[in-house]
Amino acid sequence: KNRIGEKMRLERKNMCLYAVTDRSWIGEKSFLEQIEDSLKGGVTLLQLREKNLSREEFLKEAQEVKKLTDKYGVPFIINDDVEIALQVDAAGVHVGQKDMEAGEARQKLGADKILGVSCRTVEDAKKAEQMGADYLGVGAMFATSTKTEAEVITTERLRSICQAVAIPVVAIGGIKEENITKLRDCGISGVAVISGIYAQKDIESACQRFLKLSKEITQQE
Ligand code: TZP
Ligand code: MG
Repeated sequence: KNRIGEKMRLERKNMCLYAVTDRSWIGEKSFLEQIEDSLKGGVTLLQLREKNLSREEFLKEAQEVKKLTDKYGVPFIINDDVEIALQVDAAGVHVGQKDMEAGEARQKLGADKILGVSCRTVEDAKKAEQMGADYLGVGAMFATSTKTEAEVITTERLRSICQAVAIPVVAIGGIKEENITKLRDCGISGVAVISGIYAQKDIESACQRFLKLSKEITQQE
């Protein structure tokens, strides 16, 4: 499983609870402690998302986080930066529509890594799939202070996107324990969550509850 030179396969169960990191919630616990708590709580996929670090700092941090995700056997995804993903031998990379073209990212990544792409329309979704995306992140489903400029899309739109592609889709944006059930029956394989996890006082138990809810609404296990 996940040997070098072998395609890292994402299974549907890996998409169930996708934690996306956010340094703005560092408090009593350090960034790495928060990440470890989320891994203990059962997150199934983890993305390191850094918007304000130098390349050197990002790389160093990615190396530290990779040790943790390896310890818990969770695939590790890097936001935006294909080079860093390759340098730390992450499972893959996630790019937005405004970042790198999915096709270019796939080319740089090679065939053996996971490529995730953010989409908000059926058209984007089909294109990303054609360009070699392994999964899609779709949203924002709810208004969120984490990314205030992210426009909210309807659950009907989410459902149409899930129907239009064969690859797994995770919903993102403002997803909380209180609203996740609104995403039932849309065809998603899981949820991607920042503040619903990292802004919580007890990250580990928040993840346990989230995982249970996500399994329920995606009808897994
Ligand atoms: N893309 C669309 S919404 C969003 C991103 C990165 C932020 C999600 O963060 P939160 O705290 O889970 O709403
Ligand atoms: Mg991006």
